[in-house]
Amino acid sequence: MKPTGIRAIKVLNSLARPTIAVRVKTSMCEGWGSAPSGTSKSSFEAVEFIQNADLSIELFNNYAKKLIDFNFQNFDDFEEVEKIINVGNAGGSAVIALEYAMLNALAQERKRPLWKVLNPNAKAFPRILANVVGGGQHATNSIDIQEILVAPKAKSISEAVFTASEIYHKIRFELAKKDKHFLSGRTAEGAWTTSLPDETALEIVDRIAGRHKSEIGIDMAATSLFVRGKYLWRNFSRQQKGIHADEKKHIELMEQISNRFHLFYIEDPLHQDSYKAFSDFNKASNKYSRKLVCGDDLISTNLSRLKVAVEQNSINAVIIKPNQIGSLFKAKQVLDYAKKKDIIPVLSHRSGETNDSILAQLAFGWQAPFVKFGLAGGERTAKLNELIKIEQNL
Ligand code: 2PG
Ligand code: MG
Repeated sequence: MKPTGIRAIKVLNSLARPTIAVRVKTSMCEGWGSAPSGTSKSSFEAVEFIQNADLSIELFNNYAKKLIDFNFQNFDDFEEVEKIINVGNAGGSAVIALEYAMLNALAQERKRPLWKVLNPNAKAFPRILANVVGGGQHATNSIDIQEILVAPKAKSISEAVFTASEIYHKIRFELAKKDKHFLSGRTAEGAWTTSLPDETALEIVDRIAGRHKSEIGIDMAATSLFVRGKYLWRNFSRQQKGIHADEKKHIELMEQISNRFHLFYIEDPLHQDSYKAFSDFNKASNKYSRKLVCGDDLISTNLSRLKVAVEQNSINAVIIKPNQIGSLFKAKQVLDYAKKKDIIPVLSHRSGETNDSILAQLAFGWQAPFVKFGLAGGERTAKLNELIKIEQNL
């Protein structure tokens, strides 16, 4: 595939904020890609824009001329592409949108699904972690936990998706009964919001998920709770409100909910700099049964941070978000390294998404064991429905 024209434009994301979409034209087709964006971002993430989307686009469109006629034949060519245009030149969003567009054009020229271009031997589908109730920075006046997630144990993607959707609607019904302020409000990722305490929300999800052969997990996004050296739980339980927990107390609360509500997956239980506390938590959580302690902000899809975490045994799972590092090539390196070290990679959406469904193709092509997606909203269903289509061989 050789680009004959490359152009970036400003488009809207699901948070009604600007993002970048890129079109790559070739003599045979045109491929599109667009970049997501986070709300609860770590301080280690790549810059999205150089000042703003407009300036990034202007800079990008200039640099992109150097890629005309670049001979792009496989994924590893991105290493060369990123010598020509990278985060420092135009921001991470432009690079990610470009790389998605190039892969889409390559797949079209080869007349193959994208996953097959990446890996013709892909077989196993990922398990889904679906966000059903949320709060934190993804909503106002909802729970402290950013995401409560369900992971159906299913024989197929389709069964997993529809099991998760059944759970999602049963939760709505329960929240409507128990929460007198419930207005069917949703977080940035389409999960239900509620004025009930964290423990009550977890109790509801645990009970319903248990009836549908599903496990539950959370993304604590603990950095967002961190205020002047302490973790602030506004509405932990009916009895305990406004807890300013030091690290020890916070770990106690995390262990309490983890055991009581049978959590099998806990993302970012602690602040983004806490390798050591993650490691203590990981050890304690895996003493009697296997639980996934996952690093998102802690790692920020950064290989050198993952190496430190592996050395300190801080985690046994890691979130992969290509835009966090502003390079699809580097994101894949993080995923490969994780697999090599028995750390479970979880390919994840962002709170600000577009209808781009490439994450599903990447997840299957890269044989990611888990994906973290949302269930409601076109930008979320685009990814789940793409997984269903891959499963149906369409
Ligand atoms: C997270 C993500 C996605 P955001 O914290 O894992 O769910 O949220 O995109 O806002 O960082
Ligand atoms: Mg997270």
